[in-house]
Amino acid sequence: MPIEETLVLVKPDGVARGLTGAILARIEAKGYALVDIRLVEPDRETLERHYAEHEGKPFYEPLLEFMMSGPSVAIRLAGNRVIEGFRSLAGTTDPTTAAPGTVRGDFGRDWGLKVQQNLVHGSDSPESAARELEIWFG
Ligand code: RTP
Ligand code: MG
Repeated sequence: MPIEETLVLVKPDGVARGLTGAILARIEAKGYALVDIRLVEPDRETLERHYAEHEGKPFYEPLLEFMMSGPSVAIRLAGNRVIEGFRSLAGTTDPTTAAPGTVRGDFGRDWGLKVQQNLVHGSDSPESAARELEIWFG
């Protein structure tokens, strides 16, 4: 089976808080390979494509605003079962209940805002990964 790839984003809160290095350290320690990495400042159209599945949800507009609030780091990551593995490293969506030991559990804060500023994104399936890698890396 070919090595799997996923899209990881260190979101604006992670970059602004200086946590990119700490997050990359966990990714590298786990043994995943950085195939490509870049600082990105996505426009609204890119984010509308990326978050198409969430259009119409209450957090959709705050999410787009948040994602345009500063630069993110986009990472093309490779490894055996990396899609599942990175989501395991990231922890569940809500930082308050994300397990300690995960990125969101250890570093994520609940700011009481309309959207979870939870530091990272990871593709949730092979189909999402292919779609999202095309959006962010072409
Ligand atoms: P991601 O896509 O970023 O890896 O996160 P996820 O699968 O754990 O979460 P998802 O349900 O796909 O939601 C995408 C992002 O929207 C924000 N969100 N905020 N009620 C809320 O405050 C809320 N729900 C979702 C988060 O930034 C989440 O990562
Ligand atoms: Mg998701």
